[in-house]
Amino acid sequence: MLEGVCKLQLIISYNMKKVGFLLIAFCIGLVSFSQNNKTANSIIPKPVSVVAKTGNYLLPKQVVIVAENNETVKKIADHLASIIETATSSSAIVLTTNSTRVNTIRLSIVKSKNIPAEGYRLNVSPSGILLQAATPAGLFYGTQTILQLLPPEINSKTKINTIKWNIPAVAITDSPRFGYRGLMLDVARHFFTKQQVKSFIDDMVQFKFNMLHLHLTDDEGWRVEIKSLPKLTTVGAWRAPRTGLWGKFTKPAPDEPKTYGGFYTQDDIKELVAYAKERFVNILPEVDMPAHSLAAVASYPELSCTPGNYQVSSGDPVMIWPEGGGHFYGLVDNTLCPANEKVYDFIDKVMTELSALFPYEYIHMGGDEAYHGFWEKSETCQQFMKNNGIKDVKGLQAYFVARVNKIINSKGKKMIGWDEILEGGEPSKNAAVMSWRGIAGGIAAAKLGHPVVMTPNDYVYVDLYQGDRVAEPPTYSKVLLNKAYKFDPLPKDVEPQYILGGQANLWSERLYNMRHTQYMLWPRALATAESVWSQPGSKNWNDFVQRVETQFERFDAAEINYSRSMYDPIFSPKKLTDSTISIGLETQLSDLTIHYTFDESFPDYFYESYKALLTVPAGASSLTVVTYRGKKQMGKIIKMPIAELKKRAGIKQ
Ligand code: TNX
Repeated sequence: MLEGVCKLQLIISYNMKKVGFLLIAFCIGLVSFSQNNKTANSIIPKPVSVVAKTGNYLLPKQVVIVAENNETVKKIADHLASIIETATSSSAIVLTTNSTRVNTIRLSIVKSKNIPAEGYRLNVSPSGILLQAATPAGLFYGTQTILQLLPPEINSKTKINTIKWNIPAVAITDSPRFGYRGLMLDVARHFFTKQQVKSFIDDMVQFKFNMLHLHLTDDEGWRVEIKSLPKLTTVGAWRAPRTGLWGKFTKPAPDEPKTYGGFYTQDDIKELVAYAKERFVNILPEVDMPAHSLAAVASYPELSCTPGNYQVSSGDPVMIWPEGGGHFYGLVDNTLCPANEKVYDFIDKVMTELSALFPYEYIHMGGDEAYHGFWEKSETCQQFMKNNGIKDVKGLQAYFVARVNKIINSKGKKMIGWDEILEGGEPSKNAAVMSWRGIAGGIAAAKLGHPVVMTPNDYVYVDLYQGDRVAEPPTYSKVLLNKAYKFDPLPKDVEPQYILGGQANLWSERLYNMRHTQYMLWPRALATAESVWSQPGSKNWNDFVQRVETQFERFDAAEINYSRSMYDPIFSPKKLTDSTISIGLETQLSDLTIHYTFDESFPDYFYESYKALLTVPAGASSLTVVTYRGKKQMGKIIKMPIAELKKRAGIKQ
C-alpha cells in the first residue's frame, strides 16, 4: 500500500523536478521504514522498547566486531562472528575496544545503572552497530537480537550468497522480566545425546532462555555417571527397546538384551556445563525421588521397601492414572525406601558428586507423584513411622524430603522440588518449589516465603497436545498455543520477590527422536520465552502470531522442526438429541477460513467455508476440514470421525 502511494506521488512529481526528488527520497525512506518496522517488531521475545528508523546496516564483505578486552565478551563476539561466517559469504574478525575502526559491530560493557543486569541497549544505524550492556549476559542477549534482525537465512548451516544481509536501523532497549527463564528436557525417558543437548541449548538461547533443567533420572533410565555407584549407569541407564504406543508396552523378559539407553559421563557433564555457561545458561540437575526411581532400584534393589526383581521400565506400565480421574496408583514399587538408612547414604553419595559437577545453586530432587501404597504395606515403613512419631505415609514423604533437603544443604546447595514437597509438612524456607499442578502450589509456596518457579502443566507442558488429538501424536491433555501465550508466572496476589520465573517442560516418554522433540517444543516454547522475558502489558496475541510466522521462516532456514497446529481448527461438538449433535468450528487465528466436507473427499478453498454450527447430514461418517488464509492452505487436512465427535458430546454409541 505504501509503495502504491509512493508510485502515485512519483507520477505527480513528474513535472516538478525538485519536489519530485524530495518525494522520491521520502518514499524510499517510507518503504525502508515500513520494512524496518516490520523486521524490528518481529523479535521474540518482544523487547521492552523498539524504535524503528530508516536505512540499514549492510554487512560488509569483512565484518569487524569490536569487543571489550575481556575473555567473556570476546567469546560472545566470536560466537556472533562464527554464525555470520557460517551463513553469509562475509568474513568476520574480532578486534578489541582499542580499535578505532568505523563501520563496525561494537560490543561494549558500560557501567550504567539504567541498564538492568541482563539488559542491553542496541543501536543500529547505516554506519554501524553499537551494543551496550552492563554485563556480558546482556551483550549476549543483544547479539541474539541482532541475529533476529538479520534475514532468516542467517540461521542456515551453509553459506547463502543470494541474500542482501541488511540489518534494519533501530534503537532497542531491553531487559528480562524474570531471572529464571527455563526449559526442562526429560533425558531420562528418551536419552538425548550430548550433541543433541548442545543443539537444544543453541536453540533455546536464541529466545533468551537461561536455565536448562535436565530431568536426569526416572523409571526408564538413569543418565548421569555417579562414580561411587557404578551400577546406576551399567544397569540403570539401559533398557529393552520398545517403539510404538508408550504405556502399552510389554514388560521386558528378564534375559532380554537391554540395548536402548545411554548416560552422560562426568566429563560429558563438565563439557555440557561449560557449553551452557558460554551461552549464559545454567543447568539445573534433577534426580527424581522418592518415586520415579525404578532405574535406581533396578540397579540397587536394596533401596526398595518391597523386595523383588526390578527392571528398568521399557515404557511398560509402572503407574496407572485411571481414565476419567481418580488417584493414580502404582503397579510396581518405583520408590526409594524412606525408612532405610542405606537410602540416605545412597542419596548422600549422589548429591556429593552432583554438587561437584553442577555449579548452579539448586539441585532438584523431584518429589512428584509418589504412590505410597507400598509404604503402607511395608513392615519396615510402619515400624519406622512408629519409632519416629510419623503419623501417616504423607508425613513419611515429608520426612524423606526433609532428609534430602539436609543432605543437599550439606553439599552447599539449595533444594528445589515439585510442588508435592509442600505436602505432609513444610520444608525449610530455603527450599524452592517448582509448581507444576497448575499455579496453586506456587502461590501457596510463595505465601509461605519459598522461592518459586512456575511451570503449570495447563500452560507450559509442551509434551501435551497442541491441536486436536485425532491429528497429533498421542499424549495426554491439551495446551494450545493461544493458551500457552497466556502464561503469566506472577499471579496477582503474590509478592514478586518469591517468583524466580517460569519454565516450559518437555517430558519425553512419548518422544522417540529429535524431530518430534522440536515439533512439540516450537512454537509453544516461544510463548513461554515471551512470558518470562517480556513485559506482560506488551502481550498481544495477533502480533505474537505474526512474529511466530517470521520465526517459522527462521526455523525453516535452520532446518529446525516446528508444529503448524496453530492453524488447525478446534472442534466443539454439542449434543442436540440422544443421537444427534451440532458441530462448532473455530480457529486460534482470526484471519483463517475453515473449509469442510462430509463427503469423504479432501477439501480445499473451493469447498464450503464454515459460517455457523453444522449438523451432520444423514449417512455421513466423517467431517473433513482444512484452513486457508486467502487462497493459501495453512492447516493440515483433518478427517474427524462423526462417532468421535458424538462420543465427545457425551452420546453413548
Ligand atoms: C507428570 S510433571 C510428570 C511426568 C510426566 C508428565 C507428562 C511431573 C513432575 N511429573 O512424570 O512425564 O506428567 O505430562
